[in-house]
Amino acid sequence: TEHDLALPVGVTLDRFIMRSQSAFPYATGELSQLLRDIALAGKIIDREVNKAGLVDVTGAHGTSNIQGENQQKLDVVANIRFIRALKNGGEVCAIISEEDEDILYTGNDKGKYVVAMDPLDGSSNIDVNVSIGTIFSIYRRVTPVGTPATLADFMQGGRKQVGAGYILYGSSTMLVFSTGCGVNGFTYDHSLGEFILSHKNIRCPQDGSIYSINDGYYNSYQPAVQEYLLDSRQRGYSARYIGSLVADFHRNMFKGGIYLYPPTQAEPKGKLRLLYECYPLALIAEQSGAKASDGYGDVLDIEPSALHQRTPFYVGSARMVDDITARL
Ligand code: P6P
Repeated sequence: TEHDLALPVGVTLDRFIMRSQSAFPYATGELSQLLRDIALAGKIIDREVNKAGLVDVTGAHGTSNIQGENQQKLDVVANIRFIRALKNGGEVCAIISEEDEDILYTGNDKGKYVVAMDPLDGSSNIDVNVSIGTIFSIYRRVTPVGTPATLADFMQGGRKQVGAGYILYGSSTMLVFSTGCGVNGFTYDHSLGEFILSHKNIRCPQDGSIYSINDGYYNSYQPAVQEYLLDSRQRGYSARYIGSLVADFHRNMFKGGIYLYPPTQAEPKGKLRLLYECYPLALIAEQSGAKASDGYGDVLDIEPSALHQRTPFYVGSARMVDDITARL
């Protein structure tokens, strides 16, 4: 993280990427370009999200994604925009998305990277003007450059991610990511059309008093989780649950806190997806001194077995995650 600290807040994302790349003499610039492509897609989606209420882009699109959830138009738009930006950028040979059942091939078989993404998480919040977010995870492909990607490129496991992050479309739009040397946050300046370094080397407080969970499922949580919730109330913790994972995760990163999505009757393996929600946020968590667990071990150590597999997810301040995992 030393080279991250060498740059003052206020520099553009581009300058930050260039400086970071120069810290890696063997870097050939493809990952740098990929990060720029992701930032471009984020700018485009920011524009779509901010005008959503005006051009009737909100509201159900009538189709449903592979999750069987009612697909919001902005979900579709975000998915298309990200795929197009990554395809045009040329660095990515294949993509998996929450919105598509199968691997999406970009045609860039010379691309060295694959991306797993949730293009717009929290989509049920779109119509009510609540923060939503993009989550992305980057792997260097393991199959030969020049050949089509395969499932193996996506089944490398969380610790093989070369980059991960999220874009939070909130009161401001922020890009937060890590390439393994700490976590940095960039705030989108609409007047410049640039992401500006605003939060250097983000560190999550080791402890906190905010817990994020859907209390409505209390009766279907296992006893250890129910006890944890009762203790949290006893301790006078604050309950903050936005219904957008990225927004809850981001707030807890700065204020300290824990986000919990335990197994429920409806989702006995948890609701959240390993490859494009939990792995990337687990990388961000670990890179900022926080923790991410499935209740039994680090999320990053979970063996992947399917593109859209789900996992229980407990993420945030290290001491809080330790507290719940000690009970499970
Ligand atoms: P529930 C949104 O659909 C999401 O994936 C997360 O962003 C959010 O935290 C969670 O699911 C909300 O799920 O079951 O509490 O409505």
